Amino acid sequence: MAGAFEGKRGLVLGVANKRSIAWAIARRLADGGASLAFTYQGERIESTVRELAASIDSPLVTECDVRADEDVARVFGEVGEAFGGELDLLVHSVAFAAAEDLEGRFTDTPRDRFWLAVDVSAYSLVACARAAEPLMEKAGGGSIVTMTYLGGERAVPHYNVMGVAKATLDASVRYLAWDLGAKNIRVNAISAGPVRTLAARSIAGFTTMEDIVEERSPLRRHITADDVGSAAAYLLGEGAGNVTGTTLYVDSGYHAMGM
Ligand code: NAD
Ligand code: 0WE
Repeated sequence: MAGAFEGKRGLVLGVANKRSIAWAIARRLADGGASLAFTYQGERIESTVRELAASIDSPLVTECDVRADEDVARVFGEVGEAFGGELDLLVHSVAFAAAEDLEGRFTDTPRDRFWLAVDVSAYSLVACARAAEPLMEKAGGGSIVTMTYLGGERAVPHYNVMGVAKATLDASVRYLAWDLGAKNIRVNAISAGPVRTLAARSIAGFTTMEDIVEERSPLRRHITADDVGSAAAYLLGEGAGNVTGTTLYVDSGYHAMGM
């Protein structure tokens, strides 16, 4: 695969640590020769993200809280400066819901935390795609990948408001694909099975979910962040040149089952 992303410039949102799905994707792109900028949220993870980014010679690491329009505007300004006004690849791997809304009843989700989940996990893709558009247009086109989950299409116990946010994200992928397709910008999602990341580890019953995947998925095994990295490399690469507005499942086939 070495060389598949030679000369390509990308921005990766959503690295928190070495287990992050975003980091697995970044490593694959960097192995292929891509130059990658990174954003992190909050000082708590800044040093971790800086160290990881330095290991692949990243030209830019900068803070971004995707809820803040001014952060998004500043970040894409800095990305433009780092990459001569052009951008080829965007990896969006960001989600958040209040911990208390990922347990108990969806019915009890209050208004402010409903919109928090949708804001961070879905609207952020729209904001980033809009900001990336002129940079990708200047590059002659681009490719955007976001991370979704089956809980946006089916009711997965406890996924709750995150499921509603993922449904919004999934629909946003299709509408962005239509708008940006005219500029040769592709927009796709990867629907991953459970992966033991920072965001997943704290979830009660995660081990039970992994057991269910092992028992009921056609391949009867878990997926890894590296599996997602491979799928992202495909969607972001030349090989997927006419693929847009779609969801690629990396879930051992779990989504295909009815029981
Ligand atoms: P992670 O915790 O490593 O990544 C989540 C990232 O979201 C973190 O880097 C965090 O800093 C960032 N984030 C949260 N709120 C933010 C904000 N306001 N502004 C900017 N960044 C913010 O966990 P992960 O599992 O790698 O999650 C990445 C993506 O993959 C998410 O969209 C998640 O829904 C999706 N996903 C995860 C799994 C899984 O089982 N781990 C499965 C399918 C999809
Ligand atoms: O998208 C996700 C998890 C995203 C997530 C995780 C957290 C934990 C910490 C969003 N917000 C938060 N907020 C926190 O405070 N996944 C696909 C992993 C996941 O989470 C679940 C799952 C699966 C799978 C929650 C309940 C049920 C299944």
